[in-house]
Amino acid sequence: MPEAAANIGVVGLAVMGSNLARNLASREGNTVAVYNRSRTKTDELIAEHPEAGFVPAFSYEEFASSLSVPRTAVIMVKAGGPTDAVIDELVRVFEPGDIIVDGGNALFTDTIRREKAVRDTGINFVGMGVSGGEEGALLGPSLMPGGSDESWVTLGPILRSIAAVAEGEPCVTHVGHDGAGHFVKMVHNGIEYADMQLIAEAYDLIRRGTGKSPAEIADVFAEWNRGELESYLIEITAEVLRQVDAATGTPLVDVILDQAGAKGTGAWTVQTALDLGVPVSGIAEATFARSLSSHPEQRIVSGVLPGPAEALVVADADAFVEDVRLALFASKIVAYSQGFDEIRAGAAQYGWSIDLGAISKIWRGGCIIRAQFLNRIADSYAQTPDLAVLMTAPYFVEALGRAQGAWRRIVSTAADAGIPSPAFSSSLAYYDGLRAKRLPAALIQGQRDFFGAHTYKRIDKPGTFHTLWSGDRTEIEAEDTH
Ligand code: NBP
Repeated sequence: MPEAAANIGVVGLAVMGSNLARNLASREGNTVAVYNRSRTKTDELIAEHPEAGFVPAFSYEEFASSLSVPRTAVIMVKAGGPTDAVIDELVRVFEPGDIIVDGGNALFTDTIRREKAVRDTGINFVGMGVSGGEEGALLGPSLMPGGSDESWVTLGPILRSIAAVAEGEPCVTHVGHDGAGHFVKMVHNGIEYADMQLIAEAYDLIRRGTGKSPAEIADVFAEWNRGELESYLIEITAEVLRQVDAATGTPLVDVILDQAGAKGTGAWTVQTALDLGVPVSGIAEATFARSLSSHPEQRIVSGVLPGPAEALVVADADAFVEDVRLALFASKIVAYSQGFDEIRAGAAQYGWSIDLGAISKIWRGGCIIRAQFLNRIADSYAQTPDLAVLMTAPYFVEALGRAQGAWRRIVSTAADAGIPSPAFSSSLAYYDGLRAKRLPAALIQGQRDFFGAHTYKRIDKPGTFHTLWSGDRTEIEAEDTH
Protein backbone atom coordinates (compact mmCIF):
# COMPACT_ATOMS: atom_id res chain seq x y z
CA MET A 1 0.00 0.00 0.00
CA PRO A 2 1.42 3.44 -0.94
CA GLU A 3 2.03 5.77 2.02
CA ALA A 4 -0.24 8.83 2.36
CA ALA A 5 -2.15 8.02 -0.80
CA ALA A 6 -5.56 9.33 0.31
CA ASN A 7 -6.80 12.86 1.04
CA ILE A 8 -9.79 11.69 3.09
CA GLY A 9 -10.80 8.56 4.98
CA VAL A 10 -13.96 6.87 6.21
CA VAL A 11 -14.17 4.69 9.33
CA GLY A 12 -17.25 2.44 9.51
CA LEU A 13 -18.34 0.75 6.32
CA ALA A 14 -21.91 -0.28 7.05
CA VAL A 15 -24.57 1.13 4.71
CA MET A 16 -24.02 4.83 5.48
CA GLY A 17 -20.23 4.78 5.62
CA SER A 18 -19.74 2.71 2.46
CA ASN A 19 -22.13 4.93 0.50
CA LEU A 20 -20.52 8.12 1.77
CA ALA A 21 -17.10 6.69 0.88
CA ARG A 22 -18.33 5.91 -2.65
CA ASN A 23 -19.78 9.40 -2.95
CA LEU A 24 -16.43 10.91 -1.87
CA ALA A 25 -14.49 8.66 -4.25
CA SER A 26 -16.68 9.67 -7.19
CA ARG A 27 -15.63 13.33 -6.89
CA GLU A 28 -12.70 14.72 -8.86
CA GLY A 29 -9.45 14.80 -6.93
CA ASN A 30 -10.46 12.55 -4.03
CA THR A 31 -8.74 9.35 -3.02
CA VAL A 32 -10.50 7.67 -0.11
CA ALA A 33 -8.97 5.50 2.60
CA VAL A 34 -11.44 3.06 4.20
CA TYR A 35 -11.38 1.18 7.48
CA ASN A 36 -13.90 -1.00 9.28
CA ARG A 37 -13.54 -2.79 12.60
CA SER A 38 -14.31 -6.18 11.10
CA ARG A 39 -12.36 -6.87 7.94
CA THR A 40 -15.17 -8.47 5.93
CA LYS A 41 -16.98 -5.19 5.20
CA THR A 42 -13.76 -3.63 3.89
CA ASP A 43 -12.99 -6.62 1.67
CA GLU A 44 -16.54 -6.62 0.28
CA LEU A 45 -16.51 -2.89 -0.47
CA ILE A 46 -13.16 -3.12 -2.25
CA ALA A 47 -14.31 -6.15 -4.25
CA GLU A 48 -17.68 -4.66 -5.22
CA HIS A 49 -16.39 -1.19 -6.14
CA PRO A 50 -13.02 -1.38 -7.85
CA GLU A 51 -13.95 1.79 -9.77
CA ALA A 52 -13.77 3.79 -6.53
CA GLY A 53 -10.01 3.28 -6.16
CA PHE A 54 -10.31 2.93 -2.38
CA VAL A 55 -7.19 2.62 -0.23
CA PRO A 56 -8.05 -0.13 2.28
CA ALA A 57 -6.61 -0.14 5.78
CA PHE A 58 -6.80 -2.96 8.29
CA SER A 59 -5.53 -1.20 11.40
CA TYR A 60 -5.85 2.34 12.72
CA GLU A 61 -2.07 2.78 12.23
CA GLU A 62 -2.35 1.76 8.59
CA PHE A 63 -5.39 4.06 8.18
CA ALA A 64 -3.47 7.06 9.59
CA SER A 65 -0.42 6.46 7.43
CA SER A 66 -2.56 6.16 4.30
CA LEU A 67 -3.84 9.74 4.76
CA SER A 68 -2.05 12.89 3.63
CA VAL A 69 -1.50 15.59 6.28
CA PRO A 70 -3.55 17.25 7.68
CA ARG A 71 -5.46 13.98 7.94
CA THR A 72 -9.21 14.09 7.55
CA ALA A 73 -11.42 11.17 8.57
CA VAL A 74 -15.19 10.77 8.69
CA ILE A 75 -16.56 8.35 11.28
CA MET A 76 -19.79 6.57 10.30
CA VAL A 77 -20.35 4.03 13.07
CA LYS A 78 -23.14 3.30 15.50
CA ALA A 79 -23.77 6.35 17.70
CA GLY A 80 -22.78 6.25 21.37
CA GLY A 81 -20.04 3.98 22.75
CA PRO A 82 -18.79 2.83 19.31
CA THR A 83 -18.20 6.47 18.30
CA ASP A 84 -16.20 7.11 21.50
CA ALA A 85 -14.17 3.95 20.85
CA VAL A 86 -13.28 5.05 17.31
CA ILE A 87 -12.44 8.60 18.42
CA ASP A 88 -10.04 7.20 21.05
CA GLU A 89 -8.28 5.15 18.38
CA LEU A 90 -8.04 8.01 15.91
CA VAL A 91 -6.74 10.41 18.58
CA ARG A 92 -4.06 7.80 19.32
CA VAL A 93 -2.81 7.67 15.71
CA PHE A 94 -3.58 11.22 14.49
CA GLU A 95 -1.57 14.43 15.10
CA PRO A 96 -2.34 18.05 15.95
CA GLY A 97 -4.02 19.82 13.02
CA ASP A 98 -5.74 16.64 11.79
CA ILE A 99 -9.55 16.55 11.54
CA ILE A 100 -11.94 13.92 12.89
CA VAL A 101 -15.54 14.25 11.64
CA ASP A 102 -18.33 12.30 13.33
CA GLY A 103 -21.11 11.85 10.77
CA GLY A 104 -23.18 9.54 13.00
CA ASN A 105 -26.41 10.52 14.71
CA ALA A 106 -24.79 11.76 17.90
CA LEU A 107 -26.61 13.61 20.65
CA PHE A 108 -25.33 17.19 20.43
CA THR A 109 -24.27 17.26 24.10
CA ASP A 110 -22.03 14.23 23.39
CA THR A 111 -20.55 16.19 20.50
CA ILE A 112 -19.87 19.18 22.76
CA ARG A 113 -18.18 16.85 25.25
CA ARG A 114 -16.12 15.10 22.56
CA GLU A 115 -15.06 18.35 20.91
CA LYS A 116 -13.83 19.67 24.24
CA ALA A 117 -11.91 16.48 25.03
CA VAL A 118 -10.31 16.20 21.58
CA ARG A 119 -9.44 19.93 21.43
CA ASP A 120 -6.77 19.46 24.12
CA THR A 121 -4.86 17.16 21.76
CA GLY A 122 -4.69 19.83 19.03
CA ILE A 123 -6.82 17.65 16.75
CA ASN A 124 -9.98 19.22 15.33
CA PHE A 125 -13.22 17.42 16.09
CA VAL A 126 -16.30 18.12 13.99
CA GLY A 127 -19.77 16.76 14.71
CA MET A 128 -21.69 16.62 11.45
CA GLY A 129 -25.37 15.89 10.90
CA VAL A 130 -25.97 13.79 7.79
CA SER A 131 -29.47 13.51 6.38
CA GLY A 132 -30.91 11.64 3.45
CA GLY A 133 -30.47 8.02 4.47
CA GLU A 134 -28.40 5.61 2.43
CA GLU A 135 -29.41 7.03 -0.93
CA GLY A 136 -28.53 10.55 0.22
CA ALA A 137 -25.13 9.36 1.48
CA LEU A 138 -24.40 7.92 -1.97
CA LEU A 139 -25.88 10.53 -4.26
CA GLY A 140 -25.80 13.71 -2.19
CA PRO A 141 -26.87 14.23 1.42
CA SER A 142 -27.78 17.38 3.28
CA LEU A 143 -24.80 18.02 5.56
CA MET A 144 -24.80 19.95 8.83
CA PRO A 145 -21.22 20.24 10.11
CA GLY A 146 -20.35 21.98 13.37
CA GLY A 147 -16.77 22.34 14.64
CA SER A 148 -14.14 25.03 14.39
CA ASP A 149 -13.71 27.66 11.65
CA GLU A 150 -10.24 26.19 11.01
CA SER A 151 -11.61 22.75 10.19
CA TRP A 152 -14.28 24.27 7.92
CA VAL A 153 -11.51 25.74 5.72
CA THR A 154 -10.35 22.21 4.88
CA LEU A 155 -13.73 20.49 5.02
CA GLY A 156 -15.81 23.09 3.19
CA PRO A 157 -14.65 22.29 -0.38
CA ILE A 158 -14.84 18.50 0.18
CA LEU A 159 -18.31 18.65 1.73
CA ARG A 160 -19.62 21.03 -0.92
CA SER A 161 -18.52 18.56 -3.59
CA ILE A 162 -20.47 15.61 -2.12
CA ALA A 163 -23.61 17.36 -0.84
CA ALA A 164 -26.95 17.43 -2.61
CA VAL A 165 -27.52 20.46 -4.81
CA ALA A 166 -30.75 22.47 -4.59
CA GLU A 167 -31.36 25.27 -7.06
CA GLY A 168 -27.66 25.39 -7.87
CA GLU A 169 -26.50 25.58 -4.23
CA PRO A 170 -24.81 22.75 -2.29
CA CYS A 171 -26.84 21.62 0.71
CA VAL A 172 -24.13 22.21 3.29
CA THR A 173 -23.17 25.12 5.51
CA HIS A 174 -20.91 25.55 8.53
CA VAL A 175 -23.72 25.51 11.07
CA GLY A 176 -21.77 26.75 14.09
CA HIS A 177 -19.19 25.58 16.60
CA ASP A 178 -18.93 22.27 18.49
CA GLY A 179 -22.37 20.58 18.73
CA ALA A 180 -24.30 23.04 16.51
CA GLY A 181 -24.41 20.67 13.53
CA HIS A 182 -25.78 17.75 15.49
CA PHE A 183 -28.25 20.03 17.26
CA VAL A 184 -29.65 21.20 13.92
CA LYS A 185 -29.76 17.62 12.62
CA MET A 186 -31.67 16.62 15.75
CA VAL A 187 -34.29 19.33 15.14
CA HIS A 188 -34.45 18.32 11.47
CA ASN A 189 -35.46 14.85 12.62
CA GLY A 190 -37.99 16.29 15.07
CA ILE A 191 -39.63 18.22 12.24
CA GLU A 192 -39.55 15.03 10.20
CA TYR A 193 -41.50 13.23 12.94
CA ALA A 194 -44.14 15.98 12.91
CA ASP A 195 -44.37 16.08 9.12
CA MET A 196 -44.84 12.30 8.94
CA GLN A 197 -47.49 12.26 11.67
CA LEU A 198 -49.41 15.10 9.99
CA ILE A 199 -49.39 13.26 6.68
CA ALA A 200 -50.55 10.09 8.43
CA GLU A 201 -53.43 11.98 10.10
CA ALA A 202 -54.41 13.50 6.74
CA TYR A 203 -54.48 10.04 5.15
CA ASP A 204 -56.52 8.59 8.03
CA LEU A 205 -59.12 11.36 7.91
CA ILE A 206 -59.54 11.13 4.15
CA ARG A 207 -59.85 7.37 4.27
CA ARG A 208 -62.33 7.32 7.12
CA GLY A 209 -64.26 10.38 5.95
CA THR A 210 -64.57 9.63 2.23
CA GLY A 211 -64.04 5.88 1.98
CA LYS A 212 -61.39 6.39 -0.70
CA SER A 213 -59.01 3.45 -1.18
CA PRO A 214 -55.28 3.80 -0.50
CA ALA A 215 -54.66 3.94 -4.27
CA GLU A 216 -57.21 6.75 -4.63
CA ILE A 217 -55.61 8.60 -1.74
CA ALA A 218 -52.25 8.10 -3.46
CA ASP A 219 -53.69 10.11 -6.35
CA VAL A 220 -54.69 12.85 -3.90
CA PHE A 221 -51.15 13.02 -2.51
CA ALA A 222 -49.66 13.00 -6.00
CA GLU A 223 -51.89 15.96 -6.82
CA TRP A 224 -50.90 17.76 -3.62
CA ASN A 225 -47.27 17.22 -4.55
CA ARG A 226 -47.78 19.52 -7.52
CA GLY A 227 -48.71 22.46 -5.28
CA GLU A 228 -47.56 24.28 -2.15
CA LEU A 229 -47.20 20.97 -0.25
CA GLU A 230 -44.61 19.66 -2.71
CA SER A 231 -42.07 17.66 -0.72
CA TYR A 232 -40.22 14.37 -0.57
CA LEU A 233 -42.47 13.02 2.19
CA ILE A 234 -45.68 13.75 0.26
CA GLU A 235 -44.13 12.18 -2.84
CA ILE A 236 -43.14 8.94 -1.09
CA THR A 237 -46.47 8.79 0.74
CA ALA A 238 -48.20 8.47 -2.64
CA GLU A 239 -45.84 5.62 -3.53
CA VAL A 240 -46.35 3.83 -0.21
CA LEU A 241 -50.15 4.07 -0.55
CA ARG A 242 -50.05 2.75 -4.11
CA GLN A 243 -48.04 -0.32 -3.15
CA VAL A 244 -49.92 -3.64 -3.27
CA ASP A 245 -48.83 -6.55 -1.09
CA ALA A 246 -47.65 -9.35 -3.37
CA ALA A 247 -48.73 -12.08 -0.94
CA THR A 248 -52.32 -10.96 -0.31
CA GLY A 249 -53.13 -8.61 -3.19
CA THR A 250 -54.34 -5.99 -0.73
CA PRO A 251 -52.86 -2.51 -0.23
CA LEU A 252 -49.55 -2.98 1.58
CA VAL A 253 -50.46 -0.25 4.07
CA ASP A 254 -53.28 -2.48 5.30
CA VAL A 255 -51.03 -5.40 6.16
CA ILE A 256 -48.29 -3.36 7.85
CA LEU A 257 -48.54 -3.55 11.66
CA ASP A 258 -49.68 -0.15 12.96
CA GLN A 259 -46.89 0.31 15.51
CA ALA A 260 -44.43 3.07 14.60
CA GLY A 261 -40.77 2.63 15.48
CA ALA A 262 -38.36 5.37 16.48
CA LYS A 263 -34.63 5.66 16.92
CA GLY A 264 -34.76 8.44 19.49
CA THR A 265 -34.00 11.70 17.70
CA GLY A 266 -37.64 12.85 18.02
CA ALA A 267 -37.45 12.23 21.75
CA TRP A 268 -34.14 14.14 21.94
CA THR A 269 -35.75 17.09 20.16
CA VAL A 270 -38.60 17.15 22.64
CA GLN A 271 -36.39 16.59 25.71
CA THR A 272 -34.09 19.40 24.60
CA ALA A 273 -37.03 21.69 23.90
CA LEU A 274 -38.36 21.00 27.40
CA ASP A 275 -34.96 21.93 28.84
CA LEU A 276 -34.88 25.11 26.76
CA GLY A 277 -38.52 25.95 27.56
CA VAL A 278 -39.49 26.06 23.87
CA PRO A 279 -42.96 24.73 23.00
CA VAL A 280 -42.56 22.19 20.19
CA SER A 281 -46.00 20.69 20.74
CA GLY A 282 -46.44 19.40 17.18
CA ILE A 283 -43.15 17.52 17.33
CA ALA A 284 -43.96 16.26 20.84
CA GLU A 285 -47.40 14.98 19.80
CA ALA A 286 -45.86 13.24 16.80
CA THR A 287 -43.31 11.56 19.05
CA PHE A 288 -45.95 10.54 21.60
CA ALA A 289 -48.24 9.28 18.82
CA ARG A 290 -45.51 6.80 17.87
CA SER A 291 -45.23 5.78 21.54
CA LEU A 292 -48.99 5.29 21.81
CA SER A 293 -49.06 3.20 18.65
CA SER A 294 -46.32 0.92 19.88
CA HIS A 295 -47.96 -0.05 23.18
CA PRO A 296 -50.22 -2.94 22.16
CA GLU A 297 -50.76 -3.90 25.80
CA GLN A 298 -52.47 -0.53 26.35
CA ARG A 299 -54.30 -0.50 23.05
CA ILE A 300 -56.27 -3.62 23.95
CA VAL A 301 -58.68 -1.24 25.69
CA SER A 302 -59.87 -0.05 22.25
CA GLY A 303 -63.11 -2.02 22.56
CA VAL A 304 -63.70 -0.87 26.12
CA LEU A 305 -63.58 2.91 25.95
CA PRO A 306 -66.75 4.53 24.58
CA GLY A 307 -66.71 6.77 21.53
CA PRO A 308 -69.14 8.33 19.03
CA ALA A 309 -71.80 5.96 17.77
CA GLU A 310 -71.65 7.10 14.15
CA ALA A 311 -68.73 6.69 11.79
CA LEU A 312 -67.64 9.79 9.90
CA VAL A 313 -69.33 10.25 6.52
CA VAL A 314 -68.64 13.53 4.77
CA ALA A 315 -71.20 14.99 2.39
CA ASP A 316 -68.79 16.61 -0.05
CA ALA A 317 -65.65 14.51 -0.44
CA ASP A 318 -63.78 17.03 -2.62
CA ALA A 319 -64.41 19.88 -0.19
CA PHE A 320 -63.34 17.68 2.72
CA VAL A 321 -60.10 16.66 0.98
CA GLU A 322 -59.33 20.32 0.30
CA ASP A 323 -59.95 21.14 3.98
CA VAL A 324 -57.58 18.35 4.98
CA ARG A 325 -54.95 19.73 2.60
CA LEU A 326 -55.20 23.17 4.15
CA ALA A 327 -55.14 21.76 7.68
CA LEU A 328 -52.03 19.80 6.77
CA PHE A 329 -50.33 22.86 5.31
CA ALA A 330 -51.14 25.04 8.33
CA SER A 331 -50.01 22.36 10.81
CA LYS A 332 -46.83 21.86 8.82
CA ILE A 333 -46.06 25.57 9.07
CA VAL A 334 -46.44 25.25 12.85
CA ALA A 335 -44.07 22.25 12.97
CA TYR A 336 -41.34 24.04 11.03
CA SER A 337 -41.90 27.25 12.97
CA GLN A 338 -41.54 25.39 16.27
CA GLY A 339 -38.41 23.62 15.01
CA PHE A 340 -36.78 26.88 13.95
CA ASP A 341 -37.70 28.40 17.32
CA GLU A 342 -35.87 25.53 19.00
CA ILE A 343 -32.77 26.12 16.87
CA ARG A 344 -32.86 29.81 17.77
CA ALA A 345 -33.18 28.98 21.48
CA GLY A 346 -30.41 26.36 21.28
CA ALA A 347 -28.11 28.82 19.55
CA ALA A 348 -28.73 31.38 22.31
CA GLN A 349 -28.17 28.81 25.05
CA TYR A 350 -24.98 27.31 23.63
CA GLY A 351 -23.48 30.46 22.08
CA TRP A 352 -23.75 29.41 18.45
CA SER A 353 -24.20 31.86 15.63
CA ILE A 354 -26.65 30.00 13.41
CA ASP A 355 -27.97 31.49 10.17
CA LEU A 356 -31.55 30.18 10.13
CA GLY A 357 -32.03 31.15 6.48
CA ALA A 358 -28.95 29.09 5.54
CA ILE A 359 -30.36 26.12 7.46
CA SER A 360 -33.63 26.26 5.55
CA LYS A 361 -31.65 26.34 2.30
CA ILE A 362 -29.51 23.29 3.07
CA TRP A 363 -32.68 21.33 3.85
CA ARG A 364 -34.04 21.93 0.34
CA GLY A 365 -32.13 18.97 -1.09
CA GLY A 366 -30.79 15.60 0.05
CA CYS A 367 -32.70 15.38 3.29
CA ILE A 368 -35.99 13.77 4.28
CA ILE A 369 -37.87 17.00 4.99
CA ARG A 370 -36.92 18.62 1.70
CA ALA A 371 -39.87 20.69 0.61
CA GLN A 372 -40.73 23.50 -1.73
CA PHE A 373 -41.80 25.76 1.08
CA LEU A 374 -38.31 25.85 2.62
CA ASN A 375 -37.69 28.55 0.01
CA ARG A 376 -40.41 30.60 1.66
CA ILE A 377 -38.67 30.12 5.03
CA ALA A 378 -35.36 31.25 3.50
CA ASP A 379 -37.11 34.31 1.98
CA SER A 380 -38.68 35.13 5.35
CA TYR A 381 -35.33 35.10 7.18
CA ALA A 382 -33.72 37.07 4.32
CA GLN A 383 -36.36 39.78 4.81
CA THR A 384 -36.23 39.69 8.64
CA PRO A 385 -33.13 37.88 9.96
CA ASP A 386 -34.21 38.25 13.62
CA LEU A 387 -37.79 37.08 13.02
CA ALA A 388 -38.99 36.05 16.49
CA VAL A 389 -41.69 33.62 15.35
CA LEU A 390 -41.23 32.21 11.86
CA MET A 391 -44.93 31.92 11.10
CA THR A 392 -45.44 35.65 11.61
CA ALA A 393 -43.58 36.30 8.32
CA PRO A 394 -45.98 37.74 5.70
CA TYR A 395 -46.07 34.61 3.50
CA PHE A 396 -47.03 32.39 6.43
CA VAL A 397 -49.54 34.85 7.87
CA GLU A 398 -51.29 34.86 4.50
CA ALA A 399 -51.15 31.06 4.22
CA LEU A 400 -52.45 30.56 7.75
CA GLY A 401 -55.23 33.08 7.18
CA ARG A 402 -56.25 31.13 4.09
CA ALA A 403 -56.11 27.78 5.92
CA GLN A 404 -57.39 28.45 9.40
CA GLY A 405 -61.11 28.00 8.69
CA ALA A 406 -60.50 24.59 7.11
CA TRP A 407 -58.06 23.69 9.88
CA ARG A 408 -60.72 24.36 12.53
CA ARG A 409 -63.34 22.37 10.62
CA ILE A 410 -61.00 19.39 10.32
CA VAL A 411 -59.97 19.40 13.99
CA SER A 412 -63.57 19.65 15.15
CA THR A 413 -64.76 17.02 12.65
CA ALA A 414 -62.04 14.66 13.85
CA ALA A 415 -62.96 15.26 17.49
CA ASP A 416 -66.68 14.74 16.79
CA ALA A 417 -65.98 11.51 14.94
CA GLY A 418 -63.51 10.21 17.53
CA ILE A 419 -60.63 10.12 15.05
CA PRO A 420 -57.32 10.87 16.74
CA SER A 421 -55.57 13.87 15.19
CA PRO A 422 -53.05 14.81 17.88
CA ALA A 423 -50.67 16.73 15.62
CA PHE A 424 -53.42 18.64 13.76
CA SER A 425 -55.18 19.62 16.96
CA SER A 426 -52.11 20.48 19.04
CA SER A 427 -50.78 22.63 16.20
CA LEU A 428 -54.05 24.52 16.11
CA ALA A 429 -54.03 24.94 19.89
CA TYR A 430 -50.48 26.32 19.68
CA TYR A 431 -51.55 28.72 16.93
CA ASP A 432 -54.47 29.96 19.00
CA GLY A 433 -52.21 30.18 22.05
CA LEU A 434 -49.92 32.56 20.20
CA ARG A 435 -52.91 34.56 18.95
CA ALA A 436 -54.52 34.94 22.36
CA LYS A 437 -54.37 38.41 23.85
CA ARG A 438 -54.76 36.94 27.30
CA LEU A 439 -54.07 33.37 28.45
CA PRO A 440 -55.40 31.49 31.47
CA ALA A 441 -51.78 31.39 32.65
CA ALA A 442 -52.93 34.15 35.01
CA LEU A 443 -55.05 31.60 36.86
CA ILE A 444 -52.14 29.17 37.00
CA GLN A 445 -50.01 31.86 38.59
CA GLY A 446 -52.76 32.37 41.15
CA GLN A 447 -52.88 28.64 41.90
CA ARG A 448 -49.10 28.48 42.21
CA ASP A 449 -49.09 31.39 44.59
CA PHE A 450 -51.91 29.80 46.58
CA PHE A 451 -50.28 26.46 47.25
CA GLY A 452 -46.61 27.32 47.03
CA ALA A 453 -46.22 31.07 47.56
CA HIS A 454 -44.53 31.16 44.17
CA THR A 455 -45.51 34.85 43.70
CA TYR A 456 -46.85 36.54 40.59
CA LYS A 457 -46.49 39.74 38.62
CA ARG A 458 -49.31 42.22 38.01
CA ILE A 459 -50.41 43.86 34.79
CA ASP A 460 -50.80 47.29 36.39
CA LYS A 461 -47.55 47.85 38.31
CA PRO A 462 -44.00 46.47 38.45
CA GLY A 463 -42.77 44.17 41.21
CA THR A 464 -43.37 40.65 42.46
CA PHE A 465 -46.40 39.90 44.63
CA HIS A 466 -47.74 37.31 47.00
CA THR A 467 -51.29 37.15 48.28
CA LEU A 468 -52.24 35.86 51.74
CA TRP A 469 -54.99 33.61 50.43
CA SER A 470 -56.43 31.62 53.31
CA GLY A 471 -57.08 31.54 57.00
CA ASP A 472 -59.37 34.06 58.61
CA ARG A 473 -58.44 36.87 56.26
CA THR A 474 -61.22 37.71 53.86
CA GLU A 475 -59.49 40.46 51.96
CA ILE A 476 -56.88 39.75 49.30
CA GLU A 477 -53.61 41.27 50.22
CA ALA A 478 -50.74 41.75 47.92
CA GLU A 479 -47.34 42.64 49.13
CA ASP A 480 -44.41 43.69 47.07
CA THR A 481 -41.69 41.23 48.02
CA HIS A 482 -38.96 43.38 46.51
P1 NBP B 1 -24.76 1.23 12.08
O1 NBP B 1 -25.33 2.32 12.90
O2 NBP B 1 -25.53 -0.02 11.91
O3 NBP B 1 -23.31 0.86 12.67
C1 NBP B 1 -22.56 -0.19 12.15
C2 NBP B 1 -21.11 0.20 12.02
O4 NBP B 1 -20.57 0.56 13.33
C3 NBP B 1 -20.27 -0.93 11.51
O5 NBP B 1 -19.28 -0.41 10.64
C4 NBP B 1 -19.65 -1.47 12.80
O6 NBP B 1 -18.46 -2.19 12.58
C5 NBP B 1 -19.37 -0.19 13.51
N1 NBP B 1 -19.02 -0.37 14.92
C6 NBP B 1 -19.76 -0.78 15.97
BR1 NBP B 1 -21.49 -1.34 15.85
N2 NBP B 1 -19.09 -0.80 17.12
C7 NBP B 1 -17.86 -0.39 16.80
C8 NBP B 1 -16.69 -0.19 17.56
N3 NBP B 1 -16.68 -0.39 18.88
N4 NBP B 1 -15.57 0.23 16.93
C9 NBP B 1 -15.58 0.44 15.61
N5 NBP B 1 -16.66 0.29 14.82
C10 NBP B 1 -17.80 -0.12 15.42
O7 NBP B 1 -24.36 1.78 10.63
P2 NBP B 1 -25.18 2.75 9.64
O8 NBP B 1 -26.62 2.41 9.57
O9 NBP B 1 -24.37 2.77 8.39
O10 NBP B 1 -25.09 4.17 10.35
C11 NBP B 1 -23.82 4.78 10.65
C12 NBP B 1 -24.08 6.07 11.42
O11 NBP B 1 -24.80 6.97 10.58
C13 NBP B 1 -24.94 5.88 12.68
O12 NBP B 1 -24.48 6.74 13.69
C14 NBP B 1 -26.32 6.31 12.23
O13 NBP B 1 -27.10 6.75 13.29
C15 NBP B 1 -25.96 7.43 11.27
N6 NBP B 1 -26.98 7.76 10.27
C16 NBP B 1 -27.73 6.81 9.71
C17 NBP B 1 -28.69 7.15 8.75
C18 NBP B 1 -29.51 6.09 8.09
O14 NBP B 1 -30.44 6.45 7.35
N7 NBP B 1 -29.22 4.82 8.30
C19 NBP B 1 -28.85 8.48 8.38
C20 NBP B 1 -28.04 9.43 8.95
C21 NBP B 1 -27.10 9.07 9.90
P3 NBP B 1 -18.53 -3.79 12.37
O15 NBP B 1 -18.83 -4.00 10.93
O16 NBP B 1 -17.16 -4.23 12.76
O17 NBP B 1 -19.60 -4.32 13.27
